[in-house]
Amino acid sequence: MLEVDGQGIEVDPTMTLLDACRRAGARVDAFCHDDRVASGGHCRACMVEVGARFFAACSTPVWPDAAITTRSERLDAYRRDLGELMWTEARVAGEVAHALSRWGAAGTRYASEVHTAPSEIAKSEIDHSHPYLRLDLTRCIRCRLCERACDGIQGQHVFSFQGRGATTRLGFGEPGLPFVRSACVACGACAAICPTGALSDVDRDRVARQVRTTRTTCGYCGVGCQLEVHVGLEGQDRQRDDAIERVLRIDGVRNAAVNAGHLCIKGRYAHGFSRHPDRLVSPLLRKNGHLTEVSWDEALDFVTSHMQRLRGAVGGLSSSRCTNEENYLFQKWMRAGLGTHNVDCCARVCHAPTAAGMKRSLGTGAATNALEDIAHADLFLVAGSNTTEAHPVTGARIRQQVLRGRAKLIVIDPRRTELAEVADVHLMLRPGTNVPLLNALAHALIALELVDRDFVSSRTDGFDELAAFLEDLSPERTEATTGVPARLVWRAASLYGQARRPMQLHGLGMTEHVQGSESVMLLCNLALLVGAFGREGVGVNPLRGQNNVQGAADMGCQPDLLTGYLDPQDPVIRSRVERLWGAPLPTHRGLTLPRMYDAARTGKLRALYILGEDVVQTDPGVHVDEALARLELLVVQELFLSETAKRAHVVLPGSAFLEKDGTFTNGERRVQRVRKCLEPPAGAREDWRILLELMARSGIRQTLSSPQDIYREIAIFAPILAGVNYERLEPDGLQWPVPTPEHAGTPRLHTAAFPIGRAPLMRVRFTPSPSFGFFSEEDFPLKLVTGRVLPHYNSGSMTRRSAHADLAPRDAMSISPRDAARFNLEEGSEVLIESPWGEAKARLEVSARIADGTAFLTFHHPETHTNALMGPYLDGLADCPEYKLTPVRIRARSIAP
Ligand SMILES: Nc1nc2c(c(=O)[nH]1)N[C@H]1C(S)=C(S)[C@@H](COP(=O)(O)OP(=O)(O)OC[C@H]3O[C@@H](n4cnc5c(=O)[nH]c(N)nc54)[C@H](O)[C@@H]3O)O[C@H]1N2
Ligand SMILES: Nc1nc2c(c(=O)[nH]1)N[C@H]1C(S)=C(S)[C@@H](COP(=O)(O)OP(=O)(O)OC[C@H]3O[C@@H](n4cnc5c(=O)[nH]c(N)nc54)[C@H](O)[C@@H]3O)O[C@H]1N2
Ligand code: SF4
Ligand code: SF4
Ligand code: FES
Ligand SMILES: [Mo]
Repeated sequence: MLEVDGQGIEVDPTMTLLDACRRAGARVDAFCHDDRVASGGHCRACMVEVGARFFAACSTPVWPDAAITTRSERLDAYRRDLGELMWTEARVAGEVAHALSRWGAAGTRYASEVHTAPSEIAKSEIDHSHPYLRLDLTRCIRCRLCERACDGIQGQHVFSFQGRGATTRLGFGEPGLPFVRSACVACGACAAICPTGALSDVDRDRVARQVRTTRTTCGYCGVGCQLEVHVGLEGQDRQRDDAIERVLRIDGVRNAAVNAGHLCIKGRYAHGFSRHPDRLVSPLLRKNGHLTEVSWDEALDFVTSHMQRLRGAVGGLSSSRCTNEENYLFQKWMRAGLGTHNVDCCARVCHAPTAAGMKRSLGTGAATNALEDIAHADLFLVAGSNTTEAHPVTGARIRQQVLRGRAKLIVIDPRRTELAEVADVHLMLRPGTNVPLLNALAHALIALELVDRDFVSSRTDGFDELAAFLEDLSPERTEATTGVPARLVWRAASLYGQARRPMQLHGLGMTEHVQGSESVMLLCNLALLVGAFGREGVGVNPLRGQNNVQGAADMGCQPDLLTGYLDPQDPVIRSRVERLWGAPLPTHRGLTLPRMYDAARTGKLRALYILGEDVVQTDPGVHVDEALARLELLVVQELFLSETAKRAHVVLPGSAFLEKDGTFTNGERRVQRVRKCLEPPAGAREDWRILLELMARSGIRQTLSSPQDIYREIAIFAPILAGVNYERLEPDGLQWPVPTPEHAGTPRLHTAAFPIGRAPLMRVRFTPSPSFGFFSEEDFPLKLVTGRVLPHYNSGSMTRRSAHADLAPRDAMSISPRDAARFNLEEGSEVLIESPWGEAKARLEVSARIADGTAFLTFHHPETHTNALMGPYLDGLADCPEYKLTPVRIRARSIAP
């Protein structure tokens, strides 16, 4: 018990004087304090009186009987003085300026440079180099919140304060360096926290009239961050009633379970695409070879009549960028309306091997644990995932745990990724050698006797067989194949085996290989051997890529499984579904996406409907080009005239995540609400409305008229989602399985048993990809890995149409310094990349992050033609293309002047 301004307050010893004042409802300004970061005690604004003494409330713990005074003559005089000193140092704005005027410190009695020589100072103190962040150091009061946010939330360490006393100055690298060239990754955390406007979000500077703020789920990656989207009118449009609303700014939702307010460059800043002039705003129909604007009626009639005409030879590709409701409708239309199981989604080219591998090893093909478990793990095994660039908010969380010494880190990746930089062990393997490396790790776990005997005997099968199988596959024996020194494999195994809560996270470096599914099974083996299931901070956790790829699979956008992973071959399920849908289910088996391309090439598939996927740019060229050219009908429902849409017979203008209602399911099986923040551009329609129209025209009897209705049907359909409804999704969603309306959701799977009973330990032999053997090293001396960089997202259709394009205007191909010397190529030169299947062009980047003999290229820009290089090889169980291993050679390209 203590007193604040005479009022008695209960406290506990972990509180500070500031906490006590706030609990008492007393106003104490605390410029350099923020709950999100460690206390600093720099600004002295929070001074209060106890007895006759002053204390900085933010950094002084409470003590019993303290009698705190927050207002007194002495304090008022002190604050006025401090305020005037702050005015001397800085041209403060924002919340600090408001506080200073409350303190009566409206100007300064002291001589001040920042106010007298603004133009001179502006040159050195104001930085406009970055498309999203502005620095104006004349406004800085040295509270150091930005530094603490950058270090303690993002882990990027961009800032350091240089100098002492009055000359202390915020720095971000070499003096004179423009901010855009600093190590900043534009997460925006510093600008969100800066109280003076010294660091600001350019979006915040816009002259705008805000109309509303809506909470929704980010539509980029599978982390599923919660956004607060501010919408309104800007510039001259502010006064006009008929003006078009746009996104003004996006903040993170402070108390959201997934991201606790943090965001990445895409979620926070890549919203410009939604009002980009390239947006499709009218249906297009190919007439005399040209895509021509037509009415919605004409386009929809054309699509329905021709899809019906070609019944028996149609297929559909759904979109993991779209909502669960839209994905549900899509596969229902395909199955019930068009009588086909030929329905797939981008999971095919992504984590389908994860689903297949985990299903065989564990019985469920989804992440076993929750993102919150990152806080509980004492070791991370990150395999084939460039987490800080592809899942930045998750990457930052992992990095924080490692930097704070709370967890160890093992990274398996042919490149020295940002996480590899802070790893305890980095296993820098040759691309395509996951199988021998993971076998060697299992061998080492057994040899070091780090196996959890109880778990293995009670919950797994086949240990003795596995041990015998692995006998020959020691780290020493596999070293020549993987390129990883045996001692590092032993060290990694001993760390993983000794950890109490080892958590695996994996990405496409595991799956996009010919043995992708099998590599995932071997990851399961490791976790099974050490008993890392069914509790906090462990498990096998695929970092699902697209915002709703988990959901697209849950909804049944795959040929062999219905919504909720129900088996269409099961007679009981069949009759239930047929009753619910009022239509017969097709009896033949459906085709995966690559098989649909095969069927199109041979004329067996004649129509393809593609919702929100740019396969011409993102699927391997050998599969796509010829196949699409043979189709009688290609329909594309898109935001933009993508490379695929350009080839379509019909293009329908859909809407983006900011413009519609529904739900997305993130990579930890969390179903979260998506809320309409603004209207689609005039002429475009919400995707679910388009799909409902098509279904109505195909004669499907139904009463659905809103996303909420659609979700009710999903919940009736899928037992794992039976307890989900929109009301229950407030505020932070639910993690499936949610079998009943009372069930609280399931953050962790497999607590007591696996759905398949005992989990089989898999014996997988390494069968090297044809990409290793068929092509000589002389002809194709480099192994190309393709993947992503932070600023762009997949086809880049959205990020290229925002200022992200300034940060990464081109795709770059990286090779090691030694390879650059070997091929006589220089940083920045234009190169032609040739594989046995095609060619691509990019700018060369020489990078010490990549091993000799390996190359890395992104696929975010259509003019690069990255996927023209890809070969025909697929994962043996899940048909996922081998995007991560292509034999290539490169040479300088002379560009015509
Ligand atoms: N910024 C950004 N974020 C994204 C996306 C984006 O385009 N941009 N896309 C989203 C999507 S759809 C997805 S699926 C995810 C993908 O996220 P990630 O899986 O993290 O992405 P990638 O960059 O494709 O590949 C991951 C890593 O695999 C490594 N790798 C390559 N070959 C091998 C190998 O043989 N073994 C091992 N162990 N590693 C290997 C690569 O070096 C790379 O660092 O990202 C999502 N998030
Ligand atoms: N070389 C190489 N290729 C790869 C990969 C790789 O690692 N290397 N990774 C693969 C992976 S993992 C993936 S997931 C795929 C991704 O490949 P895509 O799915 O083709 O990539 P996105 O850019 O996400 O494309 C989605 C398209 O949908 C549109 N869109 C976005 N939101 C909506 C919406 O709400 N409604 C509608 N109607 N349209 C929308 C966008 O404009 C964009 O054109 O790429 C694969 N391709
Ligand atoms: S935007 Fe993020 S990475 Fe960049 S300086 Fe600010 S906190 Fe650091
Ligand atoms: S981490 Fe993923 S979900 Fe979060 S803001 Fe970035 S792109 Fe969006
Ligand atoms: S808020 Fe306490 S010293 Fe700055
Ligand atoms: Mo993906």
